[in-house]
Amino acid sequence: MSAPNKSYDPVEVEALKPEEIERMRDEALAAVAAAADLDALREVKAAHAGDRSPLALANREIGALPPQAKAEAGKRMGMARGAVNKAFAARQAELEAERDARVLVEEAVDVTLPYDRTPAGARHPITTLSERIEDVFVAMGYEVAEGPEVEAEWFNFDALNIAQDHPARAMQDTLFVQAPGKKAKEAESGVVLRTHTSPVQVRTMLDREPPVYVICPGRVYRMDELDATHTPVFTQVELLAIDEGLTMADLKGTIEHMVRSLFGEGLTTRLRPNYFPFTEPSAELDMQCYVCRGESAGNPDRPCRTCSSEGWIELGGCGMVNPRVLTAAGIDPEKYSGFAFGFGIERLLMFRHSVEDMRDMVEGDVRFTRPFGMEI
Ligand code: FA5
Repeated sequence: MSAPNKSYDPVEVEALKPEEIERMRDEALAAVAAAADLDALREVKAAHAGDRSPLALANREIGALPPQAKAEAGKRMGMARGAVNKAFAARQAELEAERDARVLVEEAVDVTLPYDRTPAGARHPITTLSERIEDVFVAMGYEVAEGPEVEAEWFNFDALNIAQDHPARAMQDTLFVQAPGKKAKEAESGVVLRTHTSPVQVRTMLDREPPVYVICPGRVYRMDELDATHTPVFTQVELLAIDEGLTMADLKGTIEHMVRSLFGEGLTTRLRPNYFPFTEPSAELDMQCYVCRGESAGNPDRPCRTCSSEGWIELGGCGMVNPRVLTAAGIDPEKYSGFAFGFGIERLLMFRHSVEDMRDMVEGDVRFTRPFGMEI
């Protein structure tokens, strides 16, 4: 900065000449106008209106002028700096408005767009139906029992009184993991993928002392083709009760309770004679059709798709546990009797929910499982 001019002589200060002030002002105004965004404008402000800007440095020279020149230079300088500040404020407002408009467009939320949320999964209806059945029996005091899916042939057949020459034991019906008696040192029993849940009956009887009340849901395997009513891997539920004095009436009453819990009050069941080597007597158990309640049978005016107008729906096999099976499991058949019941969950799901093709249950398409929702 120049020293104060005490002599009152006009002093030539280059930076304060009108044309020089105008040049600095115009330069500042051009820079303000050229600032493309707020960041650039901030830099322009520092360069042209800050403490070290040419105008600010020139302003400091005013003190060195004689009074008259000082007043004039002060006025010019004030006007120039005022114009720069005004232009700066206007450009700032303009750029802020532009930014706000841009942000509104760029950050707009389209509430009509599909939301990006992972859909919640649901359990397979086979699982939920099995659990529902378990609940019915657990409420009656039954325990849930489990057994291996890879099972000794002895448990799957021999202990259940299924003879060596029974057709079910043939390779074309049963999936063998290890053929019987292959290695000399091994026990005679082969290893199979269990073909039904009945081996759990034997395991349970060997494990527990009577009275026994168990329910065993589980996966079973057969050499069946996958078609509308068969699958090679399916789910059975086995029921076993061993106690003193049990009869077929207890069996029928128990299943009837299950049927009513699952399908509604007032439905009855019926037994049709059948043969299973591990039960004697044996029966096929049917439930009254829960849609037509038996009214479609012999009544062409009231056809029923659910039971094919038969009035009854086949549920599964059952019977009184064969005394030979009780003996094989170390239970005295003179003292105890028992009943067993085994049925397929896929078939139950088919008629309970009008599923026409069993393949839908195994193909994993969510369009099949979704309508069952999140039933727990
Ligand atoms: C048995 O498996 C006997 N263990 C049932 C039993 C248990 C009888 C206790 C007596 C006492 P069955 O082979 O009929 O029986 O099979 C029972 C049920 O499994 C059938 O009623 C049917 O619902 C179901 N099922 C059989 N094969 C298939 C298959 N390939 N796909 C789907 N479900 C099947």
